[in-house]
Amino acid sequence: MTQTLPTAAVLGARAFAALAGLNRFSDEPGKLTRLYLSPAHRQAAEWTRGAMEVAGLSAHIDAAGSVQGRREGAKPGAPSVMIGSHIDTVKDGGRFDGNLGVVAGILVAQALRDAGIVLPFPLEVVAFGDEENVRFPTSLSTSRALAGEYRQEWLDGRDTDGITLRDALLGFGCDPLGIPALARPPASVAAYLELHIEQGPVLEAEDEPVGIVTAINAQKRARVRVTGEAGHAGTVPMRLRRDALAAAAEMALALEEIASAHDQAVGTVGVFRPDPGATNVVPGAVDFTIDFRCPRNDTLASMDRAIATRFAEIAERRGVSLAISPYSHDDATPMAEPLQEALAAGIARTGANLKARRLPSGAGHDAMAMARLCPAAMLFVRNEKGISHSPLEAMTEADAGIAIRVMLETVLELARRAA
Ligand code: HGY
Ligand code: MN
Ligand code: MN
Repeated sequence: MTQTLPTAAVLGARAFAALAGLNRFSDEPGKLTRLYLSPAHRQAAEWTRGAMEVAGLSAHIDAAGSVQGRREGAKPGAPSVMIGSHIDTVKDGGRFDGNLGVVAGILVAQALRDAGIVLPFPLEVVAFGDEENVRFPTSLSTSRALAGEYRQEWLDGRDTDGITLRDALLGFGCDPLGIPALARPPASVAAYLELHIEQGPVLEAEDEPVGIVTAINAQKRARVRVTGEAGHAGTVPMRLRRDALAAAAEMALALEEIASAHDQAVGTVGVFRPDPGATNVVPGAVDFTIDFRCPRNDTLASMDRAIATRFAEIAERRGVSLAISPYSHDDATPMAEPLQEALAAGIARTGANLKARRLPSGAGHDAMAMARLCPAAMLFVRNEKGISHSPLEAMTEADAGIAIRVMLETVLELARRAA
């Protein structure tokens, strides 16, 4: 007996209940910090696997630590439709970034199973584990594993405790040797869809609950080490200093100036660690990170050149040495037009009053990696003031329900097209 599909209100309530369950798992009490392959990530992965099974998906934790769920369709061997996002978070992060998209996939699968609907293709739901790349110098490593672009050198990267990614995977119960086999054959996935909070102000400013992502900005990240000379804060005259922190601080301001001078660009120094970090010691070294982004690849290249030139000039003038180690670089990633149209159809079926607002993504997402494997598209949902990567991240249950209903209608639209 085919029941009706759950309303947006029901889906919103289910989503918030599920997120309350998932977000119990954190590595820091009182905050939401769930770094890749941490104990909290393990608990969250187990919870996610259980939730997928309850929703009618056969689920497992793969060799890279992602949770993969799958329900076969009417046509054996047909390319699948995959709904994904991530369950790792930044430090002291928000409850919805990534987590909402995974819960949405599970609820879409559950709604279709409960309604007795068998799609013409397999439906997959994936909870990636390394989208934030906070712990290791990687770049979307778990989604790139499925896209066949995993880099073996990542396994030797270390976290701030000196633990290699390889050892962290083994400790998590994963086998790094099994990662290459995760690569999906081309054409085995027909479409990748991701629901994500906007993490920006546009939808809220236009009073639109959802929007369709046109493209994801180009981005580059690097670790930078500046080495000067440690000394006594009380005795080394200013003219004789080779102060690594003062040099690094000038570089941080140079990045800010360069980003401000390039079209729709952003630049951020998020990590800044002086060594030895004592009040009465002139810092001998500083390790910091740079993250810069913009909509166009040529603009990113221009920023890259300007950063290298300015940092080298500052190092030369201050008598410090400089090492810039890039570890992540993604070109601007357009989202597949046919899938954008399918999302627009899903929006139209969800509410006549809803607009199919198109907008770019300044934030990176697993969809950048998956777009290298198959057509990919993203649905944004409004979140309060666009605040994200913060415990103040918030959204309404009603908007969550609308967005998940759009995802459900979009999957049904793809089923109609595949029939
Ligand atoms: O940094 C980003 O854009 C994403 O949230 N990882
Ligand atoms: Mn995210
Ligand atoms: Mn994020």
